[in-house]
Parts: sequence; C-alpha cells; structure tokens
Amino acid sequence: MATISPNVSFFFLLSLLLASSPSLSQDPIGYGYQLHSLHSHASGGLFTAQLQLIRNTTIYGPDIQKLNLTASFETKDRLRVRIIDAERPRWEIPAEIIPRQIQACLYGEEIKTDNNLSTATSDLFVTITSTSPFGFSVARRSTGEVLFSTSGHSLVFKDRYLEISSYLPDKKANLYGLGEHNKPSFRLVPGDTLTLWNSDTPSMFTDFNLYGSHPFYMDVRTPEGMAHGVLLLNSNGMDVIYEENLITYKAIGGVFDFYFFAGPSPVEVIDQYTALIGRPAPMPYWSFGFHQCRYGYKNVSDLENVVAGYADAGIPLSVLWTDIDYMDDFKDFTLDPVNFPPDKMKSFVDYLHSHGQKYVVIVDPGISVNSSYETYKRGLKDDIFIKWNGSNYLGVVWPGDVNFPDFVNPTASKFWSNEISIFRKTLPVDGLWIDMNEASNFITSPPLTELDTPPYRINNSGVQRPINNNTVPASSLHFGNLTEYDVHNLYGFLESRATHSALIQDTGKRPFVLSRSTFVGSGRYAAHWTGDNAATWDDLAYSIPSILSFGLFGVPMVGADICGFNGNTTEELCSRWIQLGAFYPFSRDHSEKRSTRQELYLWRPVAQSAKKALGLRYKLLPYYYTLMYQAHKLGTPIARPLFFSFPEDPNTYGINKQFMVGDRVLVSPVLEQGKTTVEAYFPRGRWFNLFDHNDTVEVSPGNQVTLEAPQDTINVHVRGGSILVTQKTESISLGEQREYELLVVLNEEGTATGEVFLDDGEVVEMAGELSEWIRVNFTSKVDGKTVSLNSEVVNGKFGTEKMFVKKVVFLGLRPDSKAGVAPVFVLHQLKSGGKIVRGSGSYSVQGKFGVAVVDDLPQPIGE
Ligand code: MIG
Repeated sequence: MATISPNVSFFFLLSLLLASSPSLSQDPIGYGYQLHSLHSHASGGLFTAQLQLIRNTTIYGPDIQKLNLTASFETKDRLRVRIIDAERPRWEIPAEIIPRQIQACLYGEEIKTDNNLSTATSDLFVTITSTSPFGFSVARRSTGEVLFSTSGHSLVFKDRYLEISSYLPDKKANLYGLGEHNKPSFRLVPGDTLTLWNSDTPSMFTDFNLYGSHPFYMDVRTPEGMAHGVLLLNSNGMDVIYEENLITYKAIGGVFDFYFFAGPSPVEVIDQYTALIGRPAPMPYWSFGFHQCRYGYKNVSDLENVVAGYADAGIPLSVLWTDIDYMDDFKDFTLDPVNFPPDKMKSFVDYLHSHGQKYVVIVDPGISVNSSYETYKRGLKDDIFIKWNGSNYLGVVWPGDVNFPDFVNPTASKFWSNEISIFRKTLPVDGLWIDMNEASNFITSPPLTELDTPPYRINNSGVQRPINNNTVPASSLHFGNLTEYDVHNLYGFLESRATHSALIQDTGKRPFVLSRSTFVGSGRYAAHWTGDNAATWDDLAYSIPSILSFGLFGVPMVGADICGFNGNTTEELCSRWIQLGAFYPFSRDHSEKRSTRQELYLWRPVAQSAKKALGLRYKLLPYYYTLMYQAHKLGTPIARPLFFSFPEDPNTYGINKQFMVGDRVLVSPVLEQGKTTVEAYFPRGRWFNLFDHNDTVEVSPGNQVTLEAPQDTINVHVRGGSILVTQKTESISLGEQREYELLVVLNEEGTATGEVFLDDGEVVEMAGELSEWIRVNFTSKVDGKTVSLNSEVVNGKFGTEKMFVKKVVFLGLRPDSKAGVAPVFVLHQLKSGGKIVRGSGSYSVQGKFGVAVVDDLPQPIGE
C-alpha cells in the first residue's frame, strides 16, 4: 500500500514539534488513544485501525474505551476517515437521509470501494503520524502539503463529548464555510468560535449560530490557490474553534465522520462535495425573476395594490408573496375569512397567473392544537407529532399551542403532502415558503432527561444558552426512537424534503421551496434566504459573505431580504440594496410588519435603481438559468467568490464586497452610505461594463480600480472571453415564442466562449433523460479581419421552432477596422455541416474597441 503508509518515525518528530503543552496543573479533557492494531487492505484504498484509550478522565463524562478508525478512498477525490465506538453503535445520520455508504468498519473486514477508482490515482494520502497518542494526517501528494493533521492534540471520544483538532499551516490556510452565521468577512477569521446548532436567532446578529448547520469548510492555500474541502458529517450540536494554526471540533454527540475533498480547484471541491451530499435542486425559471414580500400585508386589496404599484412604475415583478397574515388565526392551510377570503384569493391568484406572475405563501411547521381544526385532527389520527414525556410535545408558536409534525416519520410526510394538496385545491400557490423550522418555539420547556443538559455547553446564541432554548426539547422523541438531541439540526432539512416531494406530487411541476432552516444536503430540495437581517448598511454588506457561503454549502439559490427586514430602511439604503439584490441568485424584497413599507416603487430614486438593475437582471435570466443548470449538474454556485475564477490570484481570497455571477459577470456594489464611487478589485483581464459597453477596465495583473457609482448605478462587468445569451423581455415563461441576443465579449486573444441551457422552465427534471431541453456551446474567434461565431448543439430537443437568436453584438474588436462598413457574418453550425447564415449589420468604434452588431437574424437557437 503505497498511499496509506503508517509513518511511525515521522510521527515522533511531528508530535514533538506540534504538541501544544496544556498547562500541567489542569487536568486535560482527554489523554488520547493509542494505536492498538492496524490493517491495510491489500485491495488498496482502505485501512482500519483499532484504537485503545490511554487513560480515563472525568470531565464531560466517561470515555469510550475502544475506537475503530477506517480510512477509505470512496472515489479518486474523496477520502473518508470515520472514527466510531468499536463496541456499540452510536447515532449517525442515516443513509436514508444523506444517501451514502455506511458500513460497520470492523477490524479486518473488507469494505468495497468504488471499483473504478484506486488510491493510486488520488492526490490525497493519509498517514498515521503518531501511534501513542494516535494521530493522523491528510496530505496532498502532488505538493507534499499537509492539509489536516491531528498530531499533538488528543482525540477525545466520550458519549456526549467528542473533540478533535487539526493543525493548519501558518498564514497559508484560507478557510470558508462552517455556517450558518452572519459575518463581515467571508474568509473565516482566526479567533472565531463557530457554533452549529439550528436556532431562530435573527441574522441581524453577527457571529451567533443561526438557522442552519453546515459543518463543511473549503481551504484555499496561499499562494498556489489549491483548494480542498473538509466535511464533518455530524448532525449534533458543536463548536468549531478556529485559531491561527488550529481548528478544533467539539461535538456533543454522533461520531467523527470526516470527508476530505481533493479539489484542487474550488469548482472541483464543490463538485466533489455535492456529489456526496446531493446536487442542488433545479429551480423553476420564474423563480429567477424579482419577488416582493412583506410581513404585514393587510388584505387582498393590499396585495392587489402592490402588484399594481409595480406595474404602474414599470418595475418588473414576477412573484408576489404573503406571510402569515393570510392565515385564519395563524393556522396552516387556512385563509383568514375576513381579509383573505377564499373566493377573492382565488381570483387574485388567477389574475396573477393570467399576467404571467406567480404567488407564494408561507407555512410554519407547528400545527395549532385545536379540536375543531381539520389539519390538527388528521395529524392526531395519523399520530405524526413529535413526542415528549409520553405525549405529543406541546410548544407555542403563532397560533398558540402547537404540535410539531415529526418529519422523520414517513407518515408525517404523507400527512404534510395531503394537507398541501387539499390547500392547493382552494388556492393554487406556485411555491411554498417554510419558516420557523429550526424548529422555533416561543417557549423553552424545562429539562426532562440528561439529554436536555449535556455536560459540554456549546456556545448557543453566543452565551452558552441551553440547547433547548426556544426549540423542541432535546429529550423529545421522533419516529424510530430517535432523539431530538440527535436529529434537531435535521428538522428543516426533513421538512424541505417533504415539502419538495409534496409539491411535485401535487403539481407535476418543478417545485419551489424556500426554507429558513437548512443542513448538509438541503440544496437538493430548497432555496434559502438568510433570515431576519436588519435594514442597515452593515447587513447590506454582510449579505455577500452569507450568500457566498451558501454557494459552498450546495444551496446556490439564496438571497437576503432586499432593503432589510428589521427596522426602517431608507431611500438611499433601499436603492443600493436593490442594486445589489438584483444580482442575488434569489432576489426578494421582504420586510417586517412594524417597519415602514419598502416596495420599490415607493421612492422615485429607488424605482430608478430598480428599473436599471432589474432590467439587467431580466436580460441575464438565460444566463442565471444556465448557471442553475451548472449548479444542478456540478454543484457550482451561482453567486461565486472571485477566487473560484481566479484561484491563482491571492488578492481575491479576502474579498467580501464583490462577487461573481457565474464565471463571467463581476458585481461591484456600493455598500456605504453617501458614497458615489466604489473601490473594486479587478482580476487580470479585460472587463466591459454591462450597462455601458464603452466603459471598460483592463488590468494585468489584477488591480484595485475606482469606479464611478452615482446614486442610481451599480457596476456590473462582463469578463473578456465571454459569450452571454440574453433575453429581451421581462418574461419568465419559457413556453412561448422567444427571442434572444448573444453578447460576444472578446478577450485579448480575440476569443470568447459561452453556453446556454433552456427548457420549458418548470419540467420536474432539469436535463433529465425524458425531458426536452437544449444546450448549446458557443465559441467565437477573431482571425485577421474575420470574426467567427460557432455554435455546437450538445442537445437540441426543446423549442427549436420557438427560440431564435435575433441579434448578435460583438464587443472588444480591434478599433482599426473601417467604421460604417457592413460586415458579412457567417454562423457555422458544426453538427449540421456548416450551413451558412448571412446577416448584415453595423460596425462602429466605441470607446477603445470596435463593436459590431448583427441584427437581421433570426437563427433558431437549438440548430
Ligand atoms: O416570528 O412570519 O424569518 O421572514 O416574516 C417571526 C413572520 C416569523 C420569521 C421570518 C420572517 C417572517 C416572520 N417569521
């Protein structure tokens, strides 16, 4: 076994170097384990080790005496290191929830690894660096760089306290992820304790554990920009303590199930990560339009006025939302008979639909305990609620007393599905917004068993609040006798899964589910918004780190409440916020009941910003949708940090105030009050302002540039070398006849590439075997005085008779050609043998470059 080599001599040296000597007067939490026996499998890719406790300690409960560690290469790029109790099974996330191999890794037992992949091809290797106390490291073969190393820090494994540390190299590691938190910085800052325990804590508070838990980080190493990912697949509460040279996990249950993803590019890390946890769900085309919501819409005419307000102002509005206000006494699946009566609501939704608009409502998990409420009665009959102390757990949320459906229970999912389908008969909503699913509870029940008061207190809400604080108690029981203690962080995930499948069943269409609470793999079912931010300039800025983090977590459809949720927004803040929010993957204005209204048409300057920014957003819808396709296939985020495209440029690693949409479009918003310029970093290359093609930036290497940003303006640039497919209208329906434009932006070498994916926008599967879709790759090249544009139709099954390229614009041509000469354009079609399409157009010099426009096509896009 070449790649998994116990390296015992190395270990002594390393442990001497790295052992941080804890003060001797104080008892350590643990003394670690020693390697008892080791078996490397001849088949390769796997070893198992038996570990024996060195010495008991009393703090945080008794130690587990014997551990089994299994290291296995599950794929070429995925190494798993799993450490379990050798004698007793413990809680681990079932494969039914996160589909994967789960094997009892007993000493000497063979484990099958993927036949196609052998360790010989992996860039990762794992080494036992010390035998007593036991330590291991994961390193990269091609560079010799150590990525993760536990040497010098004792492994602690107790019933309800697990601790493991890894050394991180000085000033070389750049960590991202480990959410959900609201932070000024996307790159994690040493000194932080990152607590993971799903909690209804408003995201306006920085650093606290919020609604979701994602024990995953990406590490980009300076200066080469090679990236790897690390997942601790564990659903229990934990603190992750990040210090200058060290990362320490302190979990209150479960096992150590580590997955290491080799990268080496950031895009590859997320591909490898989402291959394990599940690819992001495709989102319907319409959900990429602009959404308006508010907590506190009073009645149907209030809703009607909002829709009219947008129409009158000429600001595109694709989706209107309603918060808990529509319900009858906050009971799920009911309508307030006075303010939101069924007949009026039905006509209103019909009206929206006939105007090409969609409608989404909120539902909360808590079911009102009320003997005349049919949903509750059915829930009781099906016996699907979470149990505590022998009966259904009684919490309090908006409707007063509630029981919580136990989404671990398959019967609860059926119940939920049935309720949704009954409700949709009254009101055919297009999507569902699932809130309060941490689960949030207005009361905190007193401790019942020792589960409610674990020996180690995670830093819940920044002040070590009890884990039961404002949620379902840890001692509650779920289906199969699972405890809330173990499955707490999975509640929102399971509700997302149930809601997603309910909508598919009921509508036969691609579902749209927006969930506040998430866990590893939630992206398979739901979009996410960052929760209750504040209408402040800080939260405007911090929305960028939050959104980028969810891209890493495999939840690419994400946005923050535009203009701010809590508190009163201002004209200037709202104006800047819609400029930024127009480019979030999920773009929704939402506000709290007591705050001033903030629909975009309410202030003239905000309306102006909105028209401009959303105008570009709608043009780019085919681009966003193509990014959705890439996200669904490879996990690649829609909104990405700059280092995804420029990992070789360390200047990009610390950027918090800009992001890219895909690989081509750079967004540089104003995030400060009173500013009309923005300091933006441009990675090397040639960039064209998408609002004004004459406005260009050329830098090599990358550089900081001061951009003009007057009140109504956000800077959005496209990178040289890109071909973007854009649409002309604000339509979100792909069923009808449509015209597209190609924006060909040549780089210094005179080349550009791009792709487009289209289908009907709502077929359940995206690029499925049975569905109809088109995917076309475009390439363009300047050769002397000829510019060619080639399309390669990868798949061309959808709508060829309905979809046309109407116009092509070439940017970045050499400005020395004669202006005014109408060039001849030849579009090659590689698959159909090069049919020649002639088009005429115009050529002019604008700014530093030549611009050519061909506009007398149509050329069917999928041919
Ligand atoms: O206790 O439904 O994050 O978006 O407007 C607050 C009312 C409950 C919290 C959500 C917010 C929503 C609000 N909800």
